[in-house]
Amino acid sequence: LPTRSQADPGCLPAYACQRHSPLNHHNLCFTEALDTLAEAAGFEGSEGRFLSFRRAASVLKALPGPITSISQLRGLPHFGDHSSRIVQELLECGVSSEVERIKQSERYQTMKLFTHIFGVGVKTADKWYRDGLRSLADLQGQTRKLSRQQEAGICHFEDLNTLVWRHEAEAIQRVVEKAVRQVLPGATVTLTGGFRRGKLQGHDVDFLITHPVEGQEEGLLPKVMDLLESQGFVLYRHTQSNHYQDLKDPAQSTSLFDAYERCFSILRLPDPTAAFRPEAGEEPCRDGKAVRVDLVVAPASQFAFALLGWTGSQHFERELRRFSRAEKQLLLNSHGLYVPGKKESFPAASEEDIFRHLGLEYIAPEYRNA
Ligand code: DGT
Ligand code: MG
Repeated sequence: LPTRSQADPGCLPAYACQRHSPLNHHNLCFTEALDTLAEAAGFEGSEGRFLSFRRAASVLKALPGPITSISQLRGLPHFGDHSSRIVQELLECGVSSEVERIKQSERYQTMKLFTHIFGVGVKTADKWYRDGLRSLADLQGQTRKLSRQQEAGICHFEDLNTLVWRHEAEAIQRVVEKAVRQVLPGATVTLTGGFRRGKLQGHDVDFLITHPVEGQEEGLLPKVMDLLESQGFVLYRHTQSNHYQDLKDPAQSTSLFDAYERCFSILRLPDPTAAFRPEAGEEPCRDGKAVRVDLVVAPASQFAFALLGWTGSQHFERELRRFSRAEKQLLLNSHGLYVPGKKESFPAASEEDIFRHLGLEYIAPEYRNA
């Protein structure tokens, strides 16, 4: 339910982690335009512009109704001249010439294509663009060495750029759960990411695994992936072991990256008929759709922080960390909440505990679509 602050847009709080951002909001045409500008700024490495547009878009996602007049922007946090101008243009003409120009540009289209390849970030995409490459065929037709991850990304490009439905994510969850329990009885598998926020479709499937007895979870993933591989589900895997103990200062890692044991994978979706009849799903289909799956393993004592960190949205996470640092002088990441310079995290048994430590009203996952 909307909080009191949201009934009056004039006093919308400045941080996304202080607002309710439902999945379906009232200002899609504006947020799509602003998110496109943010994405394009990101492609050019303009972090400041990226954040300005991203924050402005996020504010509109929390409004209780549609923007129908430019005067409604007055007093909203993070609305600078540029974002306001875009909204005004959309209100007056239905389209923004700047956004349309960007969307039509070869640069934007190519960067979008390349960054949609698994294993390709902005830096690599930009390098390829500057080298004159423009298409997947260009990439395949050249001699440069691609990473194993990029090879897999190109090989499964079409499937990986088809959205994953919730029932498909759930079918994969059943397969993963079965393997995890076989390797480590008592371990649990939680669906995180966009699906936990109520999304019906996503670009990948994110799972968080833990075991009630601390330490039991160590080294779980290689065994689980071996088992899934023997069952024919694995198209690509890259496993990293937990390196939390190696971090000099665990609190300093406030980027989205964490040190958990994890596996970036591409799994083959089980037979669609099996997806609706789990008890009949013993034999996997050999030509199921390829799906990006991230598996993360957290020890029980850090589970609440991992769950909060992996539920997203990415912007909600960024804002939580910014709020912690700027307003509470605390450092938050997916492992814990720290006083600067201290190695020990505040203990937390649940996400609610973490919000409470930060003096924030608890925001349920379905309102974290910032
Ligand atoms: P999607 O998959 O496009 O439907 O949307 P999301 O929200 O599931 O996005 P995704 O899968 O990229 O990431 C899920 C959340 O997990 C996201 O809010 C940020 C977080 N996340 C992503 N990558 C990392 C990482 O390497 N480390 C940590 N700690 N968090 C990450
Ligand atoms: Mg996801």
